[in-house]
Amino acid sequence: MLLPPFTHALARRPASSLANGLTTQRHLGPPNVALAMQQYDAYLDALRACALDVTILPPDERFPDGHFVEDTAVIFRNIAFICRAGVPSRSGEAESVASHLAHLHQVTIEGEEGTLDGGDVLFCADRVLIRLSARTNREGAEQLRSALRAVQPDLRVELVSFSGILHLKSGLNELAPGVLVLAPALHLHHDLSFAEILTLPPQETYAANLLPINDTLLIAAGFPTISALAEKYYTHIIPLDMSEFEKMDGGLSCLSLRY
Ligand code: CIR
Repeated sequence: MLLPPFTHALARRPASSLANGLTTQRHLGPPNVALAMQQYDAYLDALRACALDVTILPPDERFPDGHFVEDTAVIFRNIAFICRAGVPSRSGEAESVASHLAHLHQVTIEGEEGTLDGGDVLFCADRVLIRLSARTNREGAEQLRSALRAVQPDLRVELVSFSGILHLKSGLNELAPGVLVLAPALHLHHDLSFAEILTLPPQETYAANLLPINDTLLIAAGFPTISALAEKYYTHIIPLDMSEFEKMDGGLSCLSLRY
């Protein structure tokens, strides 16, 4: 197995400035901050229901996207690769995350060039996919590849290009070992024949961001196709209302780091 079972999660409580975050989903309207906080508490409860030891960093008003902690680091066994955000408004978010992960061997991006968002990195089957995007450039991706290979020299790390969606994991995730769920909005030119691919209907694009945690699956509530698929593979399923985070381009995986 590529990743050992998860025992911990790291999250950051959203700042009250969360509606000022970046989004491509303005047509959904601004998020309701009070409702977002309720949905966030339910998310933390779900992590705890998976028996994870959950650490919650305090909100930081400087960072309206700061609760999307997944983008700040990539954890692989004993290393934490500390990301450099692909957008200026998010640079600085990784600092407090790195301090919390001080017990891991930390690798930071060298030089001025490289950027990488953790949402563009997917561990699936026997390999790691890193998506080149507006947020993640080749230099950042290559540095992550080297860091991962320092841990496991024969690890397959593939760079993937596509358009149509913010992060790789906004549109592609591993439902069960070797089974990937794909959002049709994602225009992907990459050989995924190593896995079985389940493509969601267009109206369920958002539900492609699902989150397996050991023997439990977290899914966004209100999407019948993903709900039926979840039941095929899991007995423990936690549907969560994510409407306010969807308005800010964020999904289940974005709201925590699991390790
Ligand atoms: C952003 O645009 O950076 C945030 N509003 C959403 C980040 C979502 N993170 C993720 O998909 N890993």
